[in-house]
Amino acid sequence: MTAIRVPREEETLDRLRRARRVVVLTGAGVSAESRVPTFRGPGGLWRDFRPEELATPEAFARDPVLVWEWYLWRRGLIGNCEPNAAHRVLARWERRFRSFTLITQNVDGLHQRAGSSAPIELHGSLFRTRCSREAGTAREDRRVRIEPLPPRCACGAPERPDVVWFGEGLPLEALQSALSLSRSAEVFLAIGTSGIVQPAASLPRIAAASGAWVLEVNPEDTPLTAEVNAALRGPAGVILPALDEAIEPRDPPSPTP
Ligand code: BJW
Repeated sequence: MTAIRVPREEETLDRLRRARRVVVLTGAGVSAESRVPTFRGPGGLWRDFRPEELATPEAFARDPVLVWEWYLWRRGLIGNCEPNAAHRVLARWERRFRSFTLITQNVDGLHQRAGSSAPIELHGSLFRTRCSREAGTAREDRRVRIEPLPPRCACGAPERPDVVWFGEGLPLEALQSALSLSRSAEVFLAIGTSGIVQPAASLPRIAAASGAWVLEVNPEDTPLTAEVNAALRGPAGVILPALDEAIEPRDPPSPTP
């Protein structure tokens, strides 16, 4: 039995049970129950900081120290957060479906910490650093204190967080994989995303246009809601375990003799 009311329940659960190719797109909402602030909405990161002040290449060129301070603050905050039940279900689903792909807009690394082996990171990672001038390889960097700021590459240019800012292209290989997997998905879940930042917001629409059954998991309506087959209303950390249980009920505990 499912603890949630699933719209179009029989068809939704049946499609998910039988699906061979499942694609999931996550956004900041999947980490909300881990106490990572979302970008928009109540308590969102953008309420205190204007994105154009911090998450653009122009902002970094203007004031790299301010931008770095924001990212180091976020590294520290997320370092103290733990993956939640939604991250854990998604990690398990790698083994549940014949083909399962997790695409994330999140830069917080919580999917990997929950056990997801290779999520496609569309917007990079908070825990990598790269040169702002040379197109070299990013390196893992978990420091929360760096002195002096900004850190500098051997070439002399400031280093930057390996994330995708507004106006920048997404990593090409990640974007191409995400597009092609979305086109061939049988079931596509959009979880915890406001569905307004492009091109990620197009993926559920592309999946729907290619014939996938599209589910949204979000406590709120979004611009995607009108276009999905079923919207599951509630926090991801509640909905996903319930969905998991509904498609694959665990054996009840055996009665004690
Ligand atoms: C819960 C929950 C719970 C809460 N459970 N859910 C076409 C049209 C219009 C504009 C554009 C366009 N194409 C491109 C643009 C411009 C721009 C854009 O999309 N702007 C929009 C704002 C309109 N896009 C870009 O600039 C992109 N680049 C690009 O397209 O370049 C083209 C190009 C090509 C070739 C060469 C050069 C250029 C880049 C976008 C980069 C986005 N970067 C950020 C920052 C990353 C780094 C960092 O973290 O600092 O990515 S912005 C921010 O938004 C972050 C997120 O990944 C992204 C999406 O946010 P998300 O995940 O949806 O979070 P929220 O907060 O918005 O929503 C949370 C949701 O969770 C809510 O719905 C809640 O209800 C829900 N929720 N609790 C489940 N418990």
